[in-house]
This record gives sequence, C-alpha cells and structure tokens, in this order.
Amino acid sequence: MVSVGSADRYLPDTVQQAVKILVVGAFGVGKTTLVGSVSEIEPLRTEEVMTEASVGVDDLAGMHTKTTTTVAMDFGRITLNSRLVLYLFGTPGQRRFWDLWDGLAEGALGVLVIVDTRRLEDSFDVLEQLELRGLPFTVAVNQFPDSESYGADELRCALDLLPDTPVVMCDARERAPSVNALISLVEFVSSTVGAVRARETAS
Ligand SMILES: Nc1nc2c(ncn2[C@@H]2O[C@H](COP(=O)(O)OP(=O)(O)OP(=O)(O)O)[C@@H](O)[C@H]2O)c(=O)[nH]1
Ligand SMILES: [Mg+2]
Repeated sequence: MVSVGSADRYLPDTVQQAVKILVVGAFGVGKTTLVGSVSEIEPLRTEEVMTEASVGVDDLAGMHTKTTTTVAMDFGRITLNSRLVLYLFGTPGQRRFWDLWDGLAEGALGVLVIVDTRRLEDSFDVLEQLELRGLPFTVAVNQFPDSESYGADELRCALDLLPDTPVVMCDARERAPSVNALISLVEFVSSTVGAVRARETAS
C-alpha cells in the first residue's frame, strides 16, 4: 500500500473530472491487492477471514497465503493526472456475492478485469457478466510466480475477447504496472466514447 500523507487526502483544485471504475475478477485474482497498491487514500476494505465454511466452495489452489476474502467491496482513489481522478470500486470475487455487482456497477465508466492465467476458466463467467451489462473493459493479467506467460493475442483468443479489447500484464502488488493497467482502461474508454460520438455526428 502506498503511504498516505495528509496532502494526498485532498483532491488538487485542478481536478475537473471524477470517474468511477469497477475492478472485477474471479475469486482471489488480486482485486483487493491492486486497489490497495494504487490508492492514494487509505483503501476501504471489507475483508473477512475465510472459515471452514469456504472449504470445498472457494478454490484456494495456488493461494497459500490467502486467509481473507472481500465480502462487500474495496474502495480506493487515484488522481491519474492533474485533471482526472478515478474512484475505484473492487467487487467481491465469490459468486455468492455477485448480486452486489449491480449496485457497484451503477455509473461506472469502465471496468478493469483482473485475470489469473493459472485459472483462466474462472474468468469466463465474470466476462459474461460484463458483456451482459455492456460495460467497456480492459483485461489486466496478474502475474503470479508460477503463472505461464502468454501473449496478449493468445489470451484474447482463449478468453474469446473482441480484437480491440486491451490486454495488459501487471503485478497487482506493484503500483506502477497497476496504474498502467488503469491508464490503458481510461484510454480505451475514451477512444470508445470518441468513436461512438464520431458515429453519432456522422449519422
Ligand atoms: N505472488 C503474487 N501474489 C499475489 C499477487 N496479487 C495478489 N497476491 C496474493 O494473492 C492473494 C489474493 O489476493 P486478493 O487481493 O485478496 O484477491 P481478491 O481478488 O481481492 O480476492 P477475493 O476478494 O477473495 O475474490 C493474496 O494472498 C495476495 O497476497 C501477485 O501479483 N503475485
Ligand atoms: Mg478482494
């Protein structure tokens, strides 16, 4: 988590636009970690210790250090440049909490989907949910030490994504690659909105 000085708690006067971004992904892909890595304010977390009730329900393979799970949401903030601030809303990964998505997604401009390539199939339902809601998204691949590395095109194909969907590599524990993933999403959303406006003007 980045250290938070009192100056960081207040938005610069230059900020003109505040944008809501949803951070989604399957169970344990690193959503809470990423929000914590990039947030300039103390992130809000709703972590609960996983109990025996989750045994056989939540697949902890490859996540030996994971002892808690998000039960409501993560919240963080990042001032991306002097004019633009992002409010990040991380969703719970476990299916039984997916009903919360609708509320969290309301008013979101775009979605960062975190994917763990060791369990790619867990991401299919998540992507389906986004397609149902028609939200623009970028895929951030959270690299774990034992993850195999795949190219962006290979992953686009495996996840059945549209050719222009951005796929970026990141390490959710590191601020710089996580911020880059968010920048990629904002650029993608801006270009999508720009293209729609251009089509509307032309017709
Ligand atoms: N090695 C490695 N471990 C990571 C990385 N990102 C997260 N972790 C660890 O993986 C586990 C999962 O991280 P979380 O951030 O809780 O994942 P989540 O997606 O928020 O999980 P849920 O909210 O339970 O769905 C934690 O134990 C993290 O310390 C990473 O990039 N590399
Ligand atoms: Mg979480």
